[in-house]
Amino acid sequence: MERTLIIVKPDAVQRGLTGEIIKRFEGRGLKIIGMKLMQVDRELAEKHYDVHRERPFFAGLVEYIISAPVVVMTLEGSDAIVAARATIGATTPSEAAPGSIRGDFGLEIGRNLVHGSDSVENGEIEVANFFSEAELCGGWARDVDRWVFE
Ligand code: IDP
Ligand code: MG
Repeated sequence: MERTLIIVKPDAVQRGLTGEIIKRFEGRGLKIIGMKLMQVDRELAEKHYDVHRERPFFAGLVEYIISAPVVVMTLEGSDAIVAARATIGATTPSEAAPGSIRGDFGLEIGRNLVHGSDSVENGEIEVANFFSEAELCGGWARDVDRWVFE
């Protein structure tokens, strides 16, 4: 099973889209093993987006992500990384496929609603950055699992 870190970004929380976004992952069968509302501080934001540190949009990206509360989730599933990123859609919302979260609710890259980890390795790192082990219900037995996972 893979783990991905999902962030319902400040624009999505402010726009009242949190429930809609959770619903899409939940409906797909991805299993929620961690979830909380939090205000990300600058240190964590810079760590999370460290790979983009040299990019011209870095400062604005950090300001955006710390500007209001976010909902962070750890989702688990077979192929969770690829599945979640397909549900999220392309980075630029105006080019994202209709049916994806960004394609249905977004227009601009700097207001693209959701984050999802881009590799198995980064999923593990990002989950550990945002959640303590005690905050994760790692082993919980979801009764429908046998109807979702073969
Ligand atoms: P991803 O979120 O689809 O994985 P990345 O390329 O990893 O996209 O970029 C991380 C985040 O940085 C994007 O989701 C977006 O919020 C922001 N971002 C990326 N490129 C730009 C840009 O050109 N202008 C403003 N923000 C950007
Ligand atoms: Mg990324």
